[in-house]
Amino acid sequence: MSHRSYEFTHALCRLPARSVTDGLRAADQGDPDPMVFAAEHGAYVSALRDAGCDVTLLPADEAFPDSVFIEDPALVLKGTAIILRPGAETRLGEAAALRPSLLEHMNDVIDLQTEGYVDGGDILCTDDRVLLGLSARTNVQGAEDLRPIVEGLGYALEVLQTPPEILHFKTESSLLDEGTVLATPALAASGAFKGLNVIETVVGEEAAANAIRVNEFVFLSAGHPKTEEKLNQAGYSLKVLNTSQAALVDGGLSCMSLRYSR
Ligand code: CIR
Repeated sequence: MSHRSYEFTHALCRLPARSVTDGLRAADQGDPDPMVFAAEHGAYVSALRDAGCDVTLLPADEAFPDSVFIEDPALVLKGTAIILRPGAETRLGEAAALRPSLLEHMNDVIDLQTEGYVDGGDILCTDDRVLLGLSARTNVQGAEDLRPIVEGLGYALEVLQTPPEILHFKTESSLLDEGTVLATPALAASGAFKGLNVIETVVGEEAAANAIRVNEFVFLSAGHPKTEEKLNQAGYSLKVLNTSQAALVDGGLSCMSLRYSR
């Protein structure tokens, strides 16, 4: 059965570790509180279930403080998982740690063989295109070694430049439907979204851009009332979720699940 790029029957999530207090971040705004993080993560998992996903919840992995951000070490296309090579040294081992679960849950598993790097947070997929943003975590070598795998699965790979101040390509963009993305004005201005309609986040609400479309819903981070209103007006059905603790370690909605169909 074929699914649109935003239609998912399943999702894989990993509980936040207590060590998330050691998670990477660009600027120090204080450590996340593991208890509050767990509560926000629980609401996120419930929202995925409400949206129609069968969610598998993997145990916390204390060895990797950022392992709750399960989107980064793998990419799933058409039920096939590609094990990536995360670009932060403390996160490299997350790929091997996730492998057994991918073997258990996905139709097929392919290892990206590369000496370069690719983070899943830099990848935005439509039905037939994989947009990959080069960043501090994803380099040309990784992108070019990923190319044959992505093309072999029937997608065109487009390699783009993420503006330097942005952690991940999807930190500031997300797919709303097959022809539309939500993006910050800065990323929209980079020209990355040719052939797609762009709805821009309202100035001051840039963190809203890391949304996710899951079946009939768009998940949006709380605290962005003007962008919320804009998306409501555009006819999207929203689920607004708190991501205050993930945000302290530069995470958001997309990074906390690997969504897939099989
Ligand atoms: C990191 O810096 O890797 C984590 N603290 C946050 C990762 C967020 N992931 C994502 O945007 N895909």
